[in-house]
Amino acid sequence: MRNTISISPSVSFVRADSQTVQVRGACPHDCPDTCSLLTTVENGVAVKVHGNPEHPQTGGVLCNKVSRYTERTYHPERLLQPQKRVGPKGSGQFEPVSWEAALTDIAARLKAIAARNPEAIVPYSYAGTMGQVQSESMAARFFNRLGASFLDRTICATAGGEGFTQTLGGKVGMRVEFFAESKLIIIWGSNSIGSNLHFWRYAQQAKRDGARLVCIDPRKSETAEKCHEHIALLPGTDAALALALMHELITHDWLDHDYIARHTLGWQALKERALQWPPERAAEVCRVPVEQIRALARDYGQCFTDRQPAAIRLNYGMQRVRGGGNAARAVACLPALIGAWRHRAGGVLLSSSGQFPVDKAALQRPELLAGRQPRTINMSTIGNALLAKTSAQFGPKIEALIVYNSNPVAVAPESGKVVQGFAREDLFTVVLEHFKTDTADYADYLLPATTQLEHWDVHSAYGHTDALLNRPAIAPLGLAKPNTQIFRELAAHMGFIEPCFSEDDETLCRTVYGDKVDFRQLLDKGFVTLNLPDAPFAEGNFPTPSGRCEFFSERLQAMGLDGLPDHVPNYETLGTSEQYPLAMISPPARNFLNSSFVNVKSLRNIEGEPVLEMHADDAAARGISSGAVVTVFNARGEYRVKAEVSARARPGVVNGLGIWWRKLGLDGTNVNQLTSQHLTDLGRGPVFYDCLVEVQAGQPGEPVV
Ligand SMILES: Nc1nc2c(c(=O)[nH]1)N[C@H]1C(S)=C(S)[C@@H](COP(=O)(O)OP(=O)(O)OC[C@H]3O[C@@H](n4cnc5c(=O)[nH]c(N)nc54)[C@H](O)[C@@H]3O)O[C@H]1N2
Ligand SMILES: Nc1nc2c(c(=O)[nH]1)N[C@H]1C(S)=C(S)[C@@H](COP(=O)(O)OP(=O)(O)OC[C@H]3O[C@@H](n4cnc5c(=O)[nH]c(N)nc54)[C@H](O)[C@@H]3O)O[C@H]1N2
Ligand SMILES: [Mo]
Repeated sequence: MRNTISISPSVSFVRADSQTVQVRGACPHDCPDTCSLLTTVENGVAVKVHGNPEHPQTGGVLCNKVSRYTERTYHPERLLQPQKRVGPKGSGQFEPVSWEAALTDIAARLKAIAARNPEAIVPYSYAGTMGQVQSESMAARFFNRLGASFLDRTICATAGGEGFTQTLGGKVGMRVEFFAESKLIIIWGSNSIGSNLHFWRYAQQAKRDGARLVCIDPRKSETAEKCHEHIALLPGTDAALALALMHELITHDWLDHDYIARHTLGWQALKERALQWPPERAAEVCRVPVEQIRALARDYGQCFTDRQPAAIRLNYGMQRVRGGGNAARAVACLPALIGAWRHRAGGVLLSSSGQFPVDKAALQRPELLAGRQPRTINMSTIGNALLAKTSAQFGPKIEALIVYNSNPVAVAPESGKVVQGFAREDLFTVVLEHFKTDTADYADYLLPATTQLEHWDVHSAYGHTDALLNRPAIAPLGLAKPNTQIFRELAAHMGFIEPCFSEDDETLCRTVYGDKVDFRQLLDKGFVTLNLPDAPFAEGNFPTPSGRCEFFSERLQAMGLDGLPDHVPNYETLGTSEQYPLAMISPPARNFLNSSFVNVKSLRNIEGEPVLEMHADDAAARGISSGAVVTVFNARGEYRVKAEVSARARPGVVNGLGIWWRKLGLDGTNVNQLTSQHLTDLGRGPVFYDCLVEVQAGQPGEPVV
């Protein structure tokens, strides 16, 4: 089967004197910014990737990582041909094979398993590329047709997503560009400079126009240090803070009674709940000065009294704890209390992804399930799942895993168990990748995938509301193929003859939004701004069942859960364990993108080595100085890192920056050796930042001083 699109129409300009062209594309990475890219190609070779100056959200600026995209694409260790394992699992020893041999053998193995029970086959994928086509289109069709287990894709955003859905009705919120007009911006659980750079530009514009910026984050991040105020609360205490803010709004009557009456549900109940949270109580839980809480409430309330727009930029940092869903829910209630939604520069933004009219059914073809309802495996507990035996409750033991767009051995929690699962001799593992990652080392077959410069795609964003088209800039390197093509060919080898398996990538690109987005404009300009109101909830109209902002959620109550947001303490609360007296969070290192780019030398050189930031008091108490190699440990495992005594860490909390490839760290592990497989209150998500540890100078096993 072929990809019928020729490369020629992708060219946005051709310099008359040479073979130099510039091709419009989209950044594929898991980042709110989804930038518009221009790739300069000389004689078929991509020489530089730039930010598209015509795309307002990108503004001609790229992050450090993606501006080096060509270094990643032409990396000497790029996988360029299919390989078959020859050494023990995990050894990374492979020999090259042809596509035909690989696909024939994979299909035979999968057929044999499927004949017993197709649910023993599990896909594992996340957002290595966020493209609608190269993620869940042909792949989803393949697994639906096969009747494989479903994968619950929870590893990043489901706790906050569910919190928002229960409160506002979906992943909806402010348009990001209007943050530039806000007068108060609360950056809550997000290091925008590191992970949402293009939002930070709007925040800077607002700051220049007199806005006040407040950052709420246990870590004094690059962003926190540039805001007017930094509230360094303990991880997992955001709902307590939000409830105390409500308490202050109520007791001072900084409330938009008209908005509350017309556009919210459950006000009396929420009021009662919030009145149980005087700032003193929250200050104790969050371990921040009570005056900081009062001052923030005053700033927020003042926006109501002065009729000025107040905006909250939430990202996903606050929801990676047990109570993450409730925390996001509590924060989502705040704008309605002061009627912030009346302004286009007021309200809250977590994710804009719910605003894109993606035709999922047309892409994924659920009818291929033919009435079957396979069980669901939660990707956040893949360690346990791979070690589970056949049982009535679990279903069949997992016999085959097909991994694409993800590096679970590095990114999934409790990696000791994940590794043990991947090392199972009776597990058949296929990995589609660009590189020989920690996960790839465990593959039986390793299949080379194309990068964004080599394939077609269409992108929605989660931090703005423009749809983008990605055109291939260069031909596939080596024998690499797009994910879509690999699943097309695998389908053919399995004998799946439905016509949807022969649709090419251009057809899939057109299918993403159907007629809801002008595809001609995507082809011509590379991006289309969705047609959305400036202030979506100025007159209510929330996409909830009641059409209101649901302070009280009947849907949650019907599930036997608390109908109101509350503070749900961490599984591993600071001060509850003598053995493990420090809380560890593991936000991303700025020059990596989850575990992507860790193998790009110029970026790894900037990060140096895996680092654990510690407050001076915590370090001194353990006789640790900056630069010392320390052991971080808990009952789940241990991890060696370089300590950095740093003002970025607050007392009691250590910051283990992620997510290193295990094999590129100091001892073949990474921070996820320590994280747990507990799940969040809502959304079944992971709790990476709800993790107690101890840190010790010197070698593991020595007594802790
Ligand atoms: N450079 C870079 N950019 C990225 C990524 C990356 O790895 N590197 N990852 C991408 C992905 S997958 C995602 S999901 C987004 C994530 O985007 P964000 O959610 O903005 O993620 P982070 O930048 O990790 O910011 C999370 C912040 O939350 C803080 N934090 C930790 N625990 C708590 C808590 O309990 N409460 C509060 N209030 N704050 C807390 C951390 O210290 C960190 O500074 O970023 C994307 N962008
Ligand atoms: N401790 C800790 N752990 C975390 C987090 C944290 O903050 N702390 N963050 C979590 C979050 S928010 C997320 S989203 C997850 C992210 O976890 P993942 O989605 O697994 O992200 P990456 O680690 O970037 O791995 C993506 C892989 O996909 C590959 N890839 C990229 N494009 C393609 C393609 O077109 N085809 C194929 N076949 N492969 C491709 C890349 O080479 C890369 O190896 O990690 C989570 N893990
Ligand atoms: Mo994520």
